[in-house]
Amino acid sequence: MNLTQKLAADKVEKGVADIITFFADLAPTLRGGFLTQVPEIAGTSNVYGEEQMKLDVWADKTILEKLVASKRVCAIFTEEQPEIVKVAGGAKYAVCIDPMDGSSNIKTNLAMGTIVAIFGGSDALAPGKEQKAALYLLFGPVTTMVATWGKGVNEFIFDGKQFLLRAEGIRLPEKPAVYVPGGRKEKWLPGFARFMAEIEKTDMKSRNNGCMVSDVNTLLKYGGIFTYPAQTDKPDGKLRVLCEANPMAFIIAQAGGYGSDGRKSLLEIKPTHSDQRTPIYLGNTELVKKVESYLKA
Ligand code: FDP
Repeated sequence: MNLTQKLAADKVEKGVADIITFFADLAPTLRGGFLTQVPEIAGTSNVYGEEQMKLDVWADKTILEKLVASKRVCAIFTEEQPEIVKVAGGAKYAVCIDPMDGSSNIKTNLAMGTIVAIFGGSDALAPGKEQKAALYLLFGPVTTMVATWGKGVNEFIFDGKQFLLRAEGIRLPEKPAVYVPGGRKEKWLPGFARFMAEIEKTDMKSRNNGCMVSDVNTLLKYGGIFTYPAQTDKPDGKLRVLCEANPMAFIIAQAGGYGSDGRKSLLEIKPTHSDQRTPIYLGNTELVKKVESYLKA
């Protein structure tokens, strides 16, 4: 079964299916960028003050131009743009996009991805629980798309022509095997440091792929917890609510897990501005609930 057939079988509303298909169709082009875009800094910064790589700037421009022309959405937030882009044409969907997640992996030729959250209406600042769908493209040794439209999590693999369904109803393995310790240890809050000390005593293994997409994909396969915590110097952590926390928390929730900002579900955050950041603790529910209790104590 291919992506189009799965979207039809699950009766996904046409506007949402069209946006998911747009990103599937664009995946080979985005993958092509790894060859055509030299692994150098672009000499510009994004709104977060982070240095942009040429690939980041190119992926952002490519997605924006084609998505605006497609008229499938009326509002677009991307990690690389200072403002939400409004699109005329009467479409009824807003999207939030991280065009190329894991930029530090450009130099090292390691996995990267594209993350997308899809909302009905024009409000890109809606809380994550209102998402209609979320997906990521993972550019690893093969290209995959992991997507949810609220009926579980599906994984598709690109065979050179189309995305074929590889797995459906994906659940986080019950026995967690990996943990991703984000940020800098000396800046961790005491509660989080205590939690990590406990985790290190278990038989779980530490993994950090330098790319949230591949880390979340690792969670879906092995179970565990991804963290980019609040730090003493960065109380809101590093990662973005709109294009990282929301879509990944939706996917993990649909796989039976939970995403928290340390106190409450990431999906309950009502963003007040498009570049809002949040601490992220994501994965098997019992582990994430445990971090919450350690942070409270
Ligand atoms: P990057 O800045 O390299 O694009 O989205 C941001 C992100 O990567 C995540 O993919 C990754 O998990 C995290 O930041 C890595 O941050 P650190 O370099 O601070 O570890």
